[in-house]
Amino acid sequence: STMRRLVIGNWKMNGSLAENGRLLSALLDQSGRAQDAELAVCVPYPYLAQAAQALDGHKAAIAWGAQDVSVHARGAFTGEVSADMLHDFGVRWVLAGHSERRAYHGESDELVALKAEVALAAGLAPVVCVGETLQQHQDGLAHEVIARQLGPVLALGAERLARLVVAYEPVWAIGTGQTATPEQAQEVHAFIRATLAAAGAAQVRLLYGGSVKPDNAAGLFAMEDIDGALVGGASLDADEFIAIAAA
Ligand code: G2H
Repeated sequence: STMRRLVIGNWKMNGSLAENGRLLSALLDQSGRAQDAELAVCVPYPYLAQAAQALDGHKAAIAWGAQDVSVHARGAFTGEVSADMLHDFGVRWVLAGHSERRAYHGESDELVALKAEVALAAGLAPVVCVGETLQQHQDGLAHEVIARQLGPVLALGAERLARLVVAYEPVWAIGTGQTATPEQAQEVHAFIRATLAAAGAAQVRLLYGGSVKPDNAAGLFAMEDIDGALVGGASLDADEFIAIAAA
């Protein structure tokens, strides 16, 4: 679309202090090539301090985020990380309901919406992820599934919706090398746009995710309702990530 492009890297459970150090400095070196885009990286929790330190002072070029957040404020929730803790580390973005969280950790649509709500209350910007599985895709259920996933999120109301981002990630295209065609993605993005518009939030930025690479990014970004990308595998390589953002 013609909106300022938003490209967010999702490192997933990858990296090390040494690898991240190299990747973050390469990203900073090259970010000038993608000046028209807004960039961010969502790193594993233990590396938030490293990202904050490396990117501090460059927030306008590259912001940082987390891949999940607890719905609880504090207390006896072993292993969880609160929104206020993320805020302490300068986090701007937080993924909510990535398909891997939904699939491997049983996150429900209601829980995902609650995560978005809690993140917003702490001043973070949630990236709410939605998308259908291969079976649902083949059964023609994409719209129905996405409408159901968005239901509790829409209930947050227009004012809060305006402060979050929605990422469409067809599960059948994640890490498989099988990308949705720009037209396929646009068709679903238009549906999501209409759904959000009906809730008074037509301006919400819509990211596409699922095997986005330098060679397919331009085609996706040319689509009217695709405002950026959530990039997994290709976000671990500075050249590829910046090439996507600059596409
Ligand atoms: C979808 C995407 C980023 P990838 O999970 O969240 O990953 O680009 O590796 O398909």
